[in-house]
Amino acid sequence: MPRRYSIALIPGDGIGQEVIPEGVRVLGTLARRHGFALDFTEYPYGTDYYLAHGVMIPEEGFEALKGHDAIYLGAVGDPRKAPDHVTLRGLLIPLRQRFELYVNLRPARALAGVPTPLKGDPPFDFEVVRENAEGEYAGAGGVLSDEVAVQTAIFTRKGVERIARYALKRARSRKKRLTVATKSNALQHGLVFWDRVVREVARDYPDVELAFMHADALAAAMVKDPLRFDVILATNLLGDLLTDLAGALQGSLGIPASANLNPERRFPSMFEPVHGSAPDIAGKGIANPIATFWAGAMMLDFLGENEAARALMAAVEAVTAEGRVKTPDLGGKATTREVTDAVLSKLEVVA
Ligand code: GGG
Repeated sequence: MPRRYSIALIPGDGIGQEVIPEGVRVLGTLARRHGFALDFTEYPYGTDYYLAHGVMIPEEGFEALKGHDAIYLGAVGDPRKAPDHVTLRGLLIPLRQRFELYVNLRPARALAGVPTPLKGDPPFDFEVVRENAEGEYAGAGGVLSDEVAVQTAIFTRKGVERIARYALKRARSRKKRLTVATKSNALQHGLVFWDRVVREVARDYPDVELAFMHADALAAAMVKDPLRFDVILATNLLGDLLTDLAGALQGSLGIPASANLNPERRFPSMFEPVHGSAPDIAGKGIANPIATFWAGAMMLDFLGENEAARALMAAVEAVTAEGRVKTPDLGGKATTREVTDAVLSKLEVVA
């Protein structure tokens, strides 16, 4: 019996609908080559579903998704149809919170052949571990009366301990350096607590070198000296900001991937490109599918198909290294489909 995995597809909005089918083509090819099977089930959740039904995802949708091994998501949001807070709060954030996807792992690596905006194109390779279920995204607050809005970040001991432990383990498996993004100089309650709990957990990992940096200084250091970083731990909001910067350093937001993980595997984990729905280029067939392929490789890795994951990233990097087939965000003229075809042809060689 081949190993079988059931994958929920949520292409979502905008270019999500263009990149997910290309990811499915590549993953299907890898499955055949590496002796496992992927059963894909597509779900219509997104902004059009919201306009038709009044919710981004119905209650039974969450139940259906629980039955899958993983979720492969494209992008969510279309500000022409619904405000961004309605769509993000309606789908992505509830999935992360209900399914306890408390780790958001976002690798930042300079891919071969892709120019970075940095002098000398330094070969940086770090990961951001973003807390994904509470903090500034907890959703606490409200508009109390006319012109009084309250949005409260929530940091719990359980939430900070588990993400700190994950980041420390991740650093231990790499170069053993953890930089913690904070802003405890200004946020004297939540982030002083965040720093204290991370420090406490870190006592169990004396082999990991620990440093704290205020997020503003950290952002500057990512630009000036990205080689110093190994693993960065950040709160929900700070992690979101820092990883868009990391995406820009990688040469395009069409490159970085994002894994929303429940490390205990009580719920399906979710894999997505970092980029959003990009309404400005949606429908043109020119979205860069590399972030979606990278997210697919992270999904295969998490499912235990490590060889297939390695083959996919090797094929992607063989294409970027050649630099012939690239989408407009990387200065080329290729379509989404042409980049996929190039990756598939490299898979013939590397698989
Ligand atoms: N594919 C990712 C996506 O659709 N992102 C939209 C977005 O606004 N994300 C913010 C977040 O990840 O917190």
